Amino acid sequence: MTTRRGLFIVVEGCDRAGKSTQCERLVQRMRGEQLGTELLKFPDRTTQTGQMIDGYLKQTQHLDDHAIHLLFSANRWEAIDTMTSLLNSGTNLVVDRYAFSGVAFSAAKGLSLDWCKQPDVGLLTPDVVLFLDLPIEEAERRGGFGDERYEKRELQIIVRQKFGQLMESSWKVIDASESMDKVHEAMWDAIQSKMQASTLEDLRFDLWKA
Ligand code: Z5A
Ligand code: MG
Repeated sequence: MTTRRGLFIVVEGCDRAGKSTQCERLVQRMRGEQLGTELLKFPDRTTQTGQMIDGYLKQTQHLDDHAIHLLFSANRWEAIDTMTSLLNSGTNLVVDRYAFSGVAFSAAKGLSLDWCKQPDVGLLTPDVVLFLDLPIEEAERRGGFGDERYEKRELQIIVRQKFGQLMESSWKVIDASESMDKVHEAMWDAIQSKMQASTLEDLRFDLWKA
């Protein structure tokens, strides 16, 4: 019997929308259903590029906007072999932020959307994108923004608009202002048809190639 490949699920969305909280929860539920699942997060701050990104976000290091954009992309390319082998061996992946965050944040700072997409062209395309949408006022009620570089109201408003420009009809938009339980259930429902599909097409390394 051949193993069905794993499902590649990306969770994107606005700041404070509950992405990390919900990714953990989704992984626990999938594991509880005996579905082998791993959680990945971008940026992965543990690698060499990740440490540079961490310094940039914590504002201990200055980098040109283009340079940091390329580092965020490199941080994803570094993971591609691991992701490919996990998925091909049947492990599902839940990924907390991906290339869509990369483009939305850099474009919000003024770089062209088209330029921003280029370094991630040919990256692995997700099977499902769950977009947790949250108005800025609600994000601020969740403890406000912290000290990291992008945690500023004005920028976050533009980031949300940029996500809107990137959004595709296949994305599942989830109202993240609901309770944690309701958000979880909405995400769970949104992945059911893919989870239950008896076959999945081969992995596609065609992000933004069209
Ligand atoms: N970035 C980039 O520029 N380029 C890239 O390529 C990538 C990222 C990949 C760091 O990311 C920064 O990197 C980020 C984008 C940029 N910049 N900003 N700003 P990060 O992923 O490390 O960011 P983070 O620190 O994890 O924050 P976050 O992702 O915005 O938060 P979240 O994961 O969406 O939310 P949370 O941590 O799960 O929850 C936030 C709080 O809300 C917490 O107190 C929860 O208990 C609460 N919460 C969660 N859900 C609810 C509900 N439903 N109701 C009430 N309260 C809730
Ligand atoms: Mg998070």
